Amino acid sequence: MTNHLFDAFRASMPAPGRVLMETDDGRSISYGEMLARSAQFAHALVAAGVQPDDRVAVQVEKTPEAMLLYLACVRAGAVFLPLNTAYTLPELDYFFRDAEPRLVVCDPEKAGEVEPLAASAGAATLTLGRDGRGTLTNRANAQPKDFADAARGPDNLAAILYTSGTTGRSKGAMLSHENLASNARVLVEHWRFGADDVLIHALPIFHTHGLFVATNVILMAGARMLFEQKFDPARVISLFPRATALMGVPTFYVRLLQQEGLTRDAASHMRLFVSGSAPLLAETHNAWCERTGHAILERYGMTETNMNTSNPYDGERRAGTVGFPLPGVSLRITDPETGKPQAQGEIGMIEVKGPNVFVGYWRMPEKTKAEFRDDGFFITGDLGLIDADGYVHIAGRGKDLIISGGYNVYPKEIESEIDALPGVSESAVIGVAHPDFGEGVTAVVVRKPGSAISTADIAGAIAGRLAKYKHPKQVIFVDELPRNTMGKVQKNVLREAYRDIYATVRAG
Ligand code: MLC
Ligand code: AMP
Repeated sequence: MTNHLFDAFRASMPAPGRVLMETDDGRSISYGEMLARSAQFAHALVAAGVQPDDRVAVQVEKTPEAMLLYLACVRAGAVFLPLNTAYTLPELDYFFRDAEPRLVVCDPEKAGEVEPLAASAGAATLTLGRDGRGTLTNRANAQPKDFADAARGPDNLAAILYTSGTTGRSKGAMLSHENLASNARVLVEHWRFGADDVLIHALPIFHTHGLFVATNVILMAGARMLFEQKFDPARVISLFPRATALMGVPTFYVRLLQQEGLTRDAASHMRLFVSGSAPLLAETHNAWCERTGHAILERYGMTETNMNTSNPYDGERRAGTVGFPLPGVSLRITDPETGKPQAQGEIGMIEVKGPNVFVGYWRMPEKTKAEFRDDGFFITGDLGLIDADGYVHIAGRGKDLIISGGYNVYPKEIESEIDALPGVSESAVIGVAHPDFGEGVTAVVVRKPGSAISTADIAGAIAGRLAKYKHPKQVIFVDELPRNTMGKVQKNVLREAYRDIYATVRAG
């Protein structure tokens, strides 16, 4: 028996001495070391009681050890469950109770607070710090450097990634070994990754983009990555001469364009710039072409589906579009109400099907059922159209979602927190065009009669409850919210009314 995903990585592994990652503090980890260290981490997991199918919830800083922990989970047959480092304790509490992990791995600095939450959900806790040290590493250090990988087939789970839901309750998207392996394989080919590529990896590794798109592609190509703890635009440009590719969210490109050092010369060694996770403005695409001579390749994906579409490597990379369905992915546009196919060129719901599409939401069979058609197509919640040349355009969202700097924020979650405050009658949270983050989270609040609740009161109240990136960048107080005849809040009216509030914000 084999381990479907790890075997796919092994099959493309170059000579053991080849470098897999270089860190910003000068460390270098070869493929051989990756094999040995991930074996040691896998042993440490097993010693902590982790068995195949057990969830391992991980909230740690970006380090090579965190990456090795992901690979160790794959090898041990566990289900990797990465969590944004910005999540607060109440947010963690929900994930632990919902996922019931066997083990939680957290930063040593947070262990005092996290351990009791983990324990109350039945999980043990180990630590892994921003220096790569902790109780997990200590245990791994004493272990053998080879490991018999757990037998895992294509349909076994490799990961659960939580994505916020329209109801405000996060859903765990279950991803199988084949979901991840098939998508990485397709992307390696489509984007022409080979063993000589060097990727600048400046994304966080707790979401699909940095974890799967970036890392799995590099492993599957036997290539190398420059593993940066944080996105620092000046530093990223300084890495261009040693690199061949960059993957980023649109905010990366907006911030890089603010740098004087971004020139044709500086980018001459690079072969590929990929953008995704949020819409890239045509204006950014065009400015990038002018400054560097490179056309950014935009692609479209989701936590639930991995990557669905991509602009072509060789053909025209068309600004404002997300290209064509990737090989093996079927994509159709339907009437959001009836589910019937739309005429070509008409806007409708984007639906996808393929080996990339997730297995379902963790312990939410009803939700899963509601988001799939009977013939297996997944209803993405994104609106789009296919133009006469076959390019897919994202034309908006059917779901009430804000994307800020590549992070998804569901208004309902923030509205619930604000509405619960004494002094607040009701609120509506909207996304407003923001030059740096793409959309800025904005709260429109109606006070209770006689209440003097302020922006600072609201900020203070949600501080320990919601991750920082979800906090409103502005709070606007109004006497009442606009409603349609059905009584539904008209968020489009609010978006229009406040469309310019971030116009003077400078990117970066
Ligand atoms: C940070 N802040 C944000 C924010 N990131 N606020 C809103 N939206 C964000 N995305 C807050 C900080 O808490 C801080 O608050 C203030 O903004 C300034 O922080 P910063 O130093 O400028 O932020 P920085 O650390 O530079 O982070 C910005 C960023 C980061 C764009 C580099 O957000 C990022 O790495 N985003 C990538 C997200 C990603 O990987 N998405 C992929 C999801 S997968 P204060 O108040 O303390 O100043 C997916 C599927 C697919 O979507 O298709 O790929
Ligand atoms: P997530 O749930 O974090 O995986 O975010 C997925 C969502 O990001 C998708 O449903 C889209 O709404 C959005 N998205 C991803 N890539 C793009 C893109 N290139 N253009 C527009 N929206 C995108």
